[in-house]
Amino acid sequence: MWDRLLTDCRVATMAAAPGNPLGIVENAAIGIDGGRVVRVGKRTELAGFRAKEVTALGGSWVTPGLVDCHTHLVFGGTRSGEHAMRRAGASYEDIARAGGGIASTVAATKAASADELEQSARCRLHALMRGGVTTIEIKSGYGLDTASEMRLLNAARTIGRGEPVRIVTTLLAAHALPPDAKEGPARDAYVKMIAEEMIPAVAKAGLASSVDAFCESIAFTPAEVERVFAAARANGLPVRLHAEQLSNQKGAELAAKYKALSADHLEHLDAAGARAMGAAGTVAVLLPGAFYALNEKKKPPVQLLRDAGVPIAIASDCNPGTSPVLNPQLVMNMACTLFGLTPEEAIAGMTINAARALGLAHEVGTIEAGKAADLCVWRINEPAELGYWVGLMPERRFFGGMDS
Ligand code: DI6
Ligand code: FE
Repeated sequence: MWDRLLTDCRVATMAAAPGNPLGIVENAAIGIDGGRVVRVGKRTELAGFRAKEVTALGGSWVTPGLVDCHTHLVFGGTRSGEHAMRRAGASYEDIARAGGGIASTVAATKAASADELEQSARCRLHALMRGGVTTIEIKSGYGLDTASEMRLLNAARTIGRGEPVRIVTTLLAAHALPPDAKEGPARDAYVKMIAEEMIPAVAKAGLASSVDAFCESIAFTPAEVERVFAAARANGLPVRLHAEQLSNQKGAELAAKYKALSADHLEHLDAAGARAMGAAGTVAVLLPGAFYALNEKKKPPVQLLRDAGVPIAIASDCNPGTSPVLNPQLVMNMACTLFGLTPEEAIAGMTINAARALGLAHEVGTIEAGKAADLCVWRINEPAELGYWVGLMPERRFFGGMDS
């Protein structure tokens, strides 16, 4: 006898089949046991099975729980002032060079108590969860020294405790250079500290599932990123990269060389970068919230990614500077409206392909036997509505098969 049987529903399993990219099953039922999906199929196929609890869903659509695979959720303060500066014409680089940007959040984060950090992050987490997020990645990157980065990773883990959400943490010590280490030997020493101190310490403590870096003219050079990646590899951690966001640094090719789980942003990606990602199996994570908030004009080359067979994920990039976005539906809508993804691509972008970007495709991202029973139930007429409404919330969520 199973724990639960969901009936009277239509399911977008997101397990693509020929001619059925969303893996749709009409007149469906889903069997759940021990927190996992044990069977999904036509109601008639599951008719012989019994469950302790049978839940009829009134004809609603069921999708996998949403996966937000790129966020910077834990930080102190806000940067609402920069929003105004930007409207007055300041660029990302102008703000960063004037001591605003990431550096100001690093200072506000250091000043925040553990309680303040956790409370504010929990509030943002809850907003994303209300929109259907059941798995979320959270990066460090506002600490920039070993103890502070580990404090952020710990806070990210802490806010998930007892909550119906799965949290995946990423070390992003190579997010910005500390103010006193912008050049020369101090700069070199910071990169060395990431490679020789932070990554081994975080790996040993089991505090992160991957290592990320920001490869950009205002952040780390490809050569510096490579030192970080080599250390990650030596410590058994997969890598990801903020690549080609503001300029083309050939970051995507570097990410591919290290078989990165993902390369993220990619507005300035070229064909060679897309091909390298395709060959390496590196997922493209597009972040329309940052494109929108920065009022960027150059869009990521979606067609190049499609042509190169690169799986496309999308994410909120929730952060105080460039993407103050707390709504997964807005992300899916913007991915369609601003970047030209189809609604089907947008849904795959926040489910299966986001799971791939986290190395979690065996666990979440589709509704299939053996995977976690993390599900969203939507009162819609067709799945494409998920890329259409802005701010629609699921009528019901299941996490590990439990109502949440
Ligand atoms: N690119 C981004 O969009 C975020 N980090 C990054 O490397 C911005 C983070 C911030 O501005 O605080
Ligand atoms: Fe980011």
